[in-house]
Amino acid sequence: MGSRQVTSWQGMHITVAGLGVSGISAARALAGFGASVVVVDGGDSEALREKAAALESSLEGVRVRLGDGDTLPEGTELIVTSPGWKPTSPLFAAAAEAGVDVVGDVEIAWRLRGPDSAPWLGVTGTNGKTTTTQMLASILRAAGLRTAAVGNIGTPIIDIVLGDEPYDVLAVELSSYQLHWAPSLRAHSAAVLNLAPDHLDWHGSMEAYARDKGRIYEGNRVACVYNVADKATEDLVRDADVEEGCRAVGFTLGTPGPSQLGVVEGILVDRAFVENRQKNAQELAEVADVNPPAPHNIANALAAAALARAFGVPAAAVRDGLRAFRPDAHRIEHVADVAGVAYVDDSKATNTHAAEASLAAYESIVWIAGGLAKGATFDELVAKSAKRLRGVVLIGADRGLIREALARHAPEVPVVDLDRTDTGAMPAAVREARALARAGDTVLLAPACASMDMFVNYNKRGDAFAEAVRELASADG
Ligand code: UMA
Repeated sequence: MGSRQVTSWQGMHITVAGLGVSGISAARALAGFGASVVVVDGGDSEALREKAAALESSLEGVRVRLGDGDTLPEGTELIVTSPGWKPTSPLFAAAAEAGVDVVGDVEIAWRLRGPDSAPWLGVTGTNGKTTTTQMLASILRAAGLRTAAVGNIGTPIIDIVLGDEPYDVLAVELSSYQLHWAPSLRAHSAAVLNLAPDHLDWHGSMEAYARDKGRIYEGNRVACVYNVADKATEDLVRDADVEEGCRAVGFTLGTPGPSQLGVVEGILVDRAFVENRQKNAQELAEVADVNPPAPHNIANALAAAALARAFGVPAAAVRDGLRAFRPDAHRIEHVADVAGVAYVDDSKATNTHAAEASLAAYESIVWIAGGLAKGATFDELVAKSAKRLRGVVLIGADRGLIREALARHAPEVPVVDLDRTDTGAMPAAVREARALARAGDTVLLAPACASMDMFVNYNKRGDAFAEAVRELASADG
């Protein structure tokens, strides 16, 4: 901890919004620097009370207020918010009235990092950011660099920046929420993987969402990595204010042009970070080195490779890192085959864009969908996927929106509306799907919605699916 920071935070009255993963990390760090911290949270559950008691007893200078997330604590000089808090929250209206700034935990991490701390390679996008961040970390590790995959992925970045572990470079997953609250962040290089409507209820509009995603490019020093197939990402690069000499680098599933990474005859190639890129290309890896080698995942691998190459990683490490990478559970995970039908868990498909990528990977599908729509519409997804659908089973709070889109764009497809939002609905959904499926089909859980209406998170939703499938398999066997 440098003396500069200690002086600036000492005695400052800071309100931390949210007693979650990032709020607890921020409260600990700021109290450690001598700030007087009040953590506020709108919730008031037994679990929150336990967390509050643990935090208050472990640190001087931290108080927790539960059950009121709206009122600004007396004397607040700065609010450090958790990412999930909407900009329209009443607490921030009160802060604006009182002339108090609001920033996020990522902003605090950026301000707290020392002069020698590791550069950040940033990853954002509507889909694929966790996988890409993990692939990037795997590549950096293969190059012998000390690194970690951090940020929205689950490890609060403040803990990493202040921790004892020395890093050479960080692979940082940044959500649109975090970017919104991090005005001075300046990454070494960054990628926006894709841009599709998501979290619109939080941001208010697609424009606001895109603007927040685009913040990741601000002040980049070496490369702004964009998706050639998604013009909106390139537009964000164009709008960004970057350091002199920073380059726009595209990735594409097609043959790459100069300053791009792409695919030629099953080989991932680099035409950006090579001598004489007009003529030369560097072979990085084979498509078969990407796990799994589905098109959207090859795009993720190219983006990760571009960021690693921007950091000077040799080609062989890209190959080794991609080979060593293992995807997380619940991402297009094959659970079992029962009576000639494949059951696939893509519970991680929490929005229409992710569900579209997953539906595109199979020919004949019984689709299990529904949950919390987060302001999304389903017409485009249903229209694009209609011809692949054998049938649909709907669950969750906003299933009516999907049912209406199906009626408009796929009226022939049989739909079972379970009309349930309880956790126990998953086995029933799997049974209905089985009844609709024929040998050779895939039963695909790709809900296109968030899970919190029925489950704690998408992991639990995927677990419930996998358990129901296993029960089916054992009954079958
Ligand atoms: N709360 C309120 N009022 C509100 C909103 C929340 O009181 O208006 C309280 C809740 O009662 C809760 C706390 O705030 O106690 C939760 O804060 P939070 O939702 O910001 O969650 P954290 O636990 O701090 O986790 C956050 C990220 N969560 C979100 O962005 C919603 C985690 O990303 C991230 O891993 C973690 O910080 C560490 O950086 C999760 C996520 O779902 C995985 N991200 C979204 C996504 O990937 O799509 C953006």
